[in-house]
Amino acid sequence: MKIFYSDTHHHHYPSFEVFDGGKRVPYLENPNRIDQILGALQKTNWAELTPPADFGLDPIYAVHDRGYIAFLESAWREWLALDPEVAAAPNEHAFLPATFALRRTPRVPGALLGKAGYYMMDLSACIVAGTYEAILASANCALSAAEFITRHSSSFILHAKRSSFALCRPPGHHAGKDYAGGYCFINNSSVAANWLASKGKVAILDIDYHAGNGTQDIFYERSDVLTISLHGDPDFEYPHFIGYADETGAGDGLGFHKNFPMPKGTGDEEYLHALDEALNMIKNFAPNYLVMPTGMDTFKGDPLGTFNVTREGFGEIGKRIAALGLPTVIIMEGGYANEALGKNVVTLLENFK
Ligand code: SP5
Ligand code: ZN
Repeated sequence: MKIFYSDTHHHHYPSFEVFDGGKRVPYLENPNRIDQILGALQKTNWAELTPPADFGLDPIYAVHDRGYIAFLESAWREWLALDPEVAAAPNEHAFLPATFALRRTPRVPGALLGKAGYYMMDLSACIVAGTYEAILASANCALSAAEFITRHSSSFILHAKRSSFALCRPPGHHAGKDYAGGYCFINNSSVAANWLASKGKVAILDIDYHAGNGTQDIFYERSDVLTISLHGDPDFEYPHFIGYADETGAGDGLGFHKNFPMPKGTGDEEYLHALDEALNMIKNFAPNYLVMPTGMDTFKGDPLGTFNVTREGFGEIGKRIAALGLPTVIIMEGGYANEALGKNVVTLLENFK
């Protein structure tokens, strides 16, 4: 199985994030997550690691606002120039605003911190010196994985050649057209899906523990891309303001979005029950391609999750999705139980190799 991966993610390593209550904690979305997965993949005899190609900015601008991308590109440099304290000890700092746009007022302010409050939804998408470089590499992994399945998706080709894995970091599904949040900056899965949409019908099945709010926003009024997300109910869980069952798309996109909010304690059986319903929707939509934003934070021991999905559960989830027989791009999103990540990802992927 082709796995698109770049070491560049190591350059994005903020030393902290801010949790609810203003608690400053070590950055949970850390490079070790991906190192663990990489280590487990290297122990298999089927993982073919490949560096991503450079797709340039056009496929990113096709999804994201140009002002937003310009902000991501220059924020760290501008902040460094503004604050001598940061310049004196850059590794102890990460760029974050403390004032946010109220109900999205339409004006983008001129000041750097005003822009940050406009383009960020929370205190976890920290920007450091290597962030921009890492988010471009991450998006290129997703695009390379998408391109691979279009070259190898003829139904005469072995199943092994019909799916690919983008080992992305930073993740992407919380990032919207013009906002970062939840450790996400560029919505890798949406960029890949939008790129694929010019070649055929696309379904996105998001199995990260958190609602894929960015992806929902980006495709909400489109009928050519079906978006589905299974997640912890936003009534109690991040991202709180989006991901509810009654959000089903708008305009042309009405009926082409589906959320499956689930309660704390959701285990394999309940999860698989919702998944079967999602898979039926995908069958009815009959897409040419499947994009799968994949988080391992539904796992029993995950520090950010409340679900009880087991390793065997990941095996069964992968098996049922692979049974659709669609050319599939699997894209790494969350998952924070680092020691278990490698085996969990391998268990899921084995169904697609
Ligand atoms: C890609 C992804 O999985 N992003 C998740 C971002 C979640 N950020 C919200 C953190 C909420 C912290 N709650 C702490 C609970 C500790 N038991
Ligand atoms: Zn998540």
